[in-house]
Amino acid sequence: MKRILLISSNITTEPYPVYPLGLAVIAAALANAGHEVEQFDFLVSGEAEELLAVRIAAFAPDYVCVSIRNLDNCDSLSVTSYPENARRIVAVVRGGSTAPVIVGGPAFSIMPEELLAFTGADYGIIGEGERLVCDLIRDLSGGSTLPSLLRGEGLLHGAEMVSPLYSGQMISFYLEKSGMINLQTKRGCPHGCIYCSYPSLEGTAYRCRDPKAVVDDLERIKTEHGVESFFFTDSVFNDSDGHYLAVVEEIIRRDISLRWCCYMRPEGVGRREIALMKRAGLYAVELGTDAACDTTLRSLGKGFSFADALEANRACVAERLPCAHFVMFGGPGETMATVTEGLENLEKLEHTVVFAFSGIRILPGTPLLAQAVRDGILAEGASLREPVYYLSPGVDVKEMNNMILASFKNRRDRIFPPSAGQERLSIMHRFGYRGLLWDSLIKFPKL
Ligand code: B12
Repeated sequence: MKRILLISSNITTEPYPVYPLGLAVIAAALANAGHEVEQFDFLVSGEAEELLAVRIAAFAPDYVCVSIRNLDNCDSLSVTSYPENARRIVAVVRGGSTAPVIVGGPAFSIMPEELLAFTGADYGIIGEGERLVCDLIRDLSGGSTLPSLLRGEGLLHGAEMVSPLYSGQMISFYLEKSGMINLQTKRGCPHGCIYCSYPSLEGTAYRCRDPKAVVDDLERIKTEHGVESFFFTDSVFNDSDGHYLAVVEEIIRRDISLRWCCYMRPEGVGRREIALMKRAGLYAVELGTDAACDTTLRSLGKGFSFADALEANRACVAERLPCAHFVMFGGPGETMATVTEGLENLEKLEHTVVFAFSGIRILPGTPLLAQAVRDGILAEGASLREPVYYLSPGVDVKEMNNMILASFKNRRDRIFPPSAGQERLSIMHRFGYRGLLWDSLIKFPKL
């Protein structure tokens, strides 16, 4: 048995603070393996390095695990960079402990070599960490010498994807700040969107948890911590095999009163499915529409058309389910003509919120990176730790942004630039509102 301190380095509060779910899963795996674990959340602590130092001194950990969730906010108009926090945290650990430091998490897994060197940690685990972190700690404790970067040989399935170990104190903080807690029902993404890291993070096929285990988790979190509002963090909730419906049916069968939201692909989801999900507590849905016309949807490799997005939108409106579309302008294939067409298309989306972004964050290992090099946007091998955005050579960026602003003018349900939405959310938060908050911007027609 070892004493292991787990630290969440994420301090992002946009669009709202999110519970460090990856850390909770790692904590559960280590606790299940018989270790004594404590969790420290840098955001909950108010980014107080001295509180972290006190905790390290009091707990005297044998190992320290640091989770790195975000690189930046993916908004080309308000540039941020987060790995520096992880670096600060590793430095604080070094100041009070000789324990080996192990890092992991989605941002880490996107650029492991670079972030291992940048943070100064001893070991890094690429991808899902629950099995590898236990093996690593076992082997290091047994005196083995191991490479500093580790990647699992196979992906985890079913019950190997363990239930998270939430901390009561952290739950209270996130309920107060965002009003919801998160849970995952499956991993993986089979889609081939050219800018996206999901398939490389989680694999290219869905791996589902047993719906009963998922709903056991919901019940447990509700009973133990009084949580009634959830976000399902699956890359795509509405998988084409219909696993999501098994989860939904299990919630209905057990008659648990909950509210939840999720992220869906605007394809293959109709009124029948939405009605069923609403019965199970779905109160809003975020749609990964991603581009606003067929030309740009095609060049992003989305695999659906704008007509599909319109149909999904109509199904949500028919069931009076608030939905929001997230759309990126300026990607490959974008021209001033497609911007015009896209903005016209967005006007057809009624009773919904649209969040627009300018440019697409270029991530390592994606086809978008190769395209950016081809288009002369960045040099081969350039560092991507500080955010770099793809902005199509076919657009005048300033003019494109002005066109989006003009088209969204005087509409409270159209958000651009993203920071404008953030300001609005902060105001609503100050007035005591919690949750997604964008859902309150939608007015449905009178029945
Ligand atoms: C769901 C999701 C959201 C939801 C979250 C809702 C909620 N209430 O939780 C929403 C839509 C709100 C959201 C917002 C944002 N997100 Co997001 N999100 C995701 C998504 C799809 C899943 C995250 C998740 O919870 N996974 C489930 C947990 C269990 O998995 P995990 O954290 O990866 O943990 C596993 C491993 O990483 C590892 N691990 C994790 N920690 C550790 C620690 C150690 C020591 C070890 C060894 C291993 C380890 O083991 C875990 C279990 O296997 C990921 C993409 C993806 N598929 O991973 C993006 C992702 C994490 N998001 C990302 C970003 C950028 C953001 C935003 C900044 C975007 C924005 N401007 O709004 C915000 C930030 C929010 C915040 N406050 O932090 C990026 C981060 C990387 C980057 N590019 O910077 C990702 C990777 C997507 C991407 N673009 O590539 N997000």
